[in-house]
Amino acid sequence: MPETLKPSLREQQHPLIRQLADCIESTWKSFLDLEPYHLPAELGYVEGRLEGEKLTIENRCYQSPQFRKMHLELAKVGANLDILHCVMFPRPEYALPMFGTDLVGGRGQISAAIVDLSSTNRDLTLPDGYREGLAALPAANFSQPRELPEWGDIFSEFCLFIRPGSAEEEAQFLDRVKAFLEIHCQQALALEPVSSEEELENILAGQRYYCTKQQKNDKTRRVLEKAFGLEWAENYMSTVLFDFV
Ligand code: 18B
Repeated sequence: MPETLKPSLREQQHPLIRQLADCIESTWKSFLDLEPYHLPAELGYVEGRLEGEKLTIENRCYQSPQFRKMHLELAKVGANLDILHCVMFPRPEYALPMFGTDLVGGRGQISAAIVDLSSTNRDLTLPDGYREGLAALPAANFSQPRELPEWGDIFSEFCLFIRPGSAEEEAQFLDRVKAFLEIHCQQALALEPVSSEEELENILAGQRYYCTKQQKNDKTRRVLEKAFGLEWAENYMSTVLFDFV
């Protein structure tokens, strides 16, 4: 479908999802030198059916000198479930953490809001510049923290996982994601690429570990399986959501 004729999901989503999608794209555009990244044509815009309800997925993808893939995905299941998913995959020459955020909500309420800069080092520690930047942010203050699942050892001490309890908390979450993204873009722009085989291999191993863990998220998998079937869900999770080389 030509870009201009595509119905945009963004206008139909929960306001926090809409605002976060706009915020992510505008921050990317203001810091990074973006080029389009082409997903396989049949996976850019997808429709399926989940228990009689329509599941629509809309992807926006970019790349930059530091990031091989910057993926922003919006999904809607009938009138009940709105999802924003975003991951920035660094190129293997850049020893950068993974930025990831997920918003899941329905019927006017966001139930899960998560953001992290997740280390890809073997010992799962973040580089000093990140730790300093993140530690200097105003303290996060949310009334309903949520517990990470058992596959969540990839997430850093700065990971924020909450159910926003009010409009103020939604706005505070949005500010925090923006701050994470700004720190990430600034650090990425200042970092020199590496080139030795050993360094490249370590970075790739860290990304592989992250993606393997994210692929264990049964809640994501179940939504995709119900709408598109087992095989499609496996292919989508391992080639679009959390691919690695
Ligand atoms: N995810 N999420 O992206 N997920 O993709 N997500 C859920 O209220 C989808 C990421 C994360 O408690 C839920 O419980 C679908 C990234 C964590 O067991 C649903 C897509 C991160 C949880 C979905 C999608 C991430 C979670 C349950 C593809 C982090 C809690 C909502 C469009 C950086 C898992 C709820 C748990 C939850 C669905 C994290 C339905 C379909 C990048 C930790």
